[in-house]
Amino acid sequence: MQLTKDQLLSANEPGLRRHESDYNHLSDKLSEAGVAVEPVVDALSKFQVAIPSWALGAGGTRFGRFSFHGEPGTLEQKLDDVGILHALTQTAGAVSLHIPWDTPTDYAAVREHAAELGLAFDAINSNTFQDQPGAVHSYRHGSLSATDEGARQQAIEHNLRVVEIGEKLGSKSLTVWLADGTNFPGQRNFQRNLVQTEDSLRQIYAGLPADWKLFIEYKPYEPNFYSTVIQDWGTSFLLANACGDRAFTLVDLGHHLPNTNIEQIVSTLMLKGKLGGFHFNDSKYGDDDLTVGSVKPYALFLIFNELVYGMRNNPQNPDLAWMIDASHNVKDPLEDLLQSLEAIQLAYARALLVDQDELATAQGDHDVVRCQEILQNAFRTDVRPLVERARLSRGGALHPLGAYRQLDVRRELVRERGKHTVATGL
Ligand code: AOS
Ligand code: ZN
Ligand code: ZN
Ligand code: ZN
Repeated sequence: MQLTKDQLLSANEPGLRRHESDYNHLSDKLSEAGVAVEPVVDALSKFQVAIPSWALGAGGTRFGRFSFHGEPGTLEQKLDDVGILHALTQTAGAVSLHIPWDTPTDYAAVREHAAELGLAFDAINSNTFQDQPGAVHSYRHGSLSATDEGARQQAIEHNLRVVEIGEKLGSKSLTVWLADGTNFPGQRNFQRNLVQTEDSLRQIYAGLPADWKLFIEYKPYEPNFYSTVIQDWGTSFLLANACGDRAFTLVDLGHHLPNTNIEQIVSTLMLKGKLGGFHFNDSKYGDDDLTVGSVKPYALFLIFNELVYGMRNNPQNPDLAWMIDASHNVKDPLEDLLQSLEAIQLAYARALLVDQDELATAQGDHDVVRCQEILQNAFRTDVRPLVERARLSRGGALHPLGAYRQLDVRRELVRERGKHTVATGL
């Protein structure tokens, strides 16, 4: 199923007058306050976030999984779903594949289908956290960190194979998330595992094409509950440094212990030119993978404020690979992703409103109250008209979620794919 321009135009029609007056009102107000509105809208319209191929089916936990009607059963259908998100929001113009869950069979057809939907292939993800059918070695006791050479070599080779697959699709980066760790004190030797991991990552890095980047994710716990080999940004950073210039840390918002100052981590990494990728989600307790902005929207704004600062002031840091890494068990996955995309745009828009020069002045004057006011004024602005304008300028929906429901997209997907469907992958 694909949404047509006509469908979107007719869905937008009834709301356009309201939008026009909201936009003019906000734009007058911001202009009076010295904000150049057009560059903000322009930046918003260019911001593209990758959708992971594993987020399109209903999520689940180890206790069970409630499937959702009309889930995509093939890679082609997953691309169709991302195409729907992109048609509505104009901000989901990329897909992030997970291998082996979504290994293409006909590459030319997959490339063509993605191009038709206006989608690029962003970072590709390897998987050494599950044993695959027929695998010679098990990852039960580790993959890239394994002390069993057979398992470690198998994991290295898998990553290199993933790069080959990515090359055929036009990806330019590999994301490694390692589940390796231990469940009990004393189970393994920390130093030995780190040495093995560094060596494995360097071998993978050495096999990357010259224009590829390596992103190294970190996470404090889960699936192992005593220790994780790459537990924090510091470990990821030192491994990225050990690999070389094209290896970077990837920040996943859910991969921090409660109350960690993520905005400061982002800031440090960008200063050092080592922030490569970003996984958006929200969390209350741990790696909850909740809808972006559903629990801590102010924290998200503060993180975006550092990202915007870094994007303007840190040419040493590359353009970031943005991805949503959320899933929710009880929602329509596409509606959940629309909510996440909206939350990302809103946080970005607010961060773009922060007057960085004024903030620097207030900081210089040690006017702590003013500093806080500058941030909170931006956060408290209802920026929805700016986000709407950015979408409209690219032919998207005025209200993506509303249009999705009004156009009965899920019913159409169920009609095409059937009611009792199970997405491949997770
Ligand atoms: C796992 O916690 C990481 O967030 C990964 O980025 C990703 O969710 C995983 O590779 C998919 O299972
Ligand atoms: Zn992640
Ligand atoms: Zn995660
Ligand atoms: Zn997560």
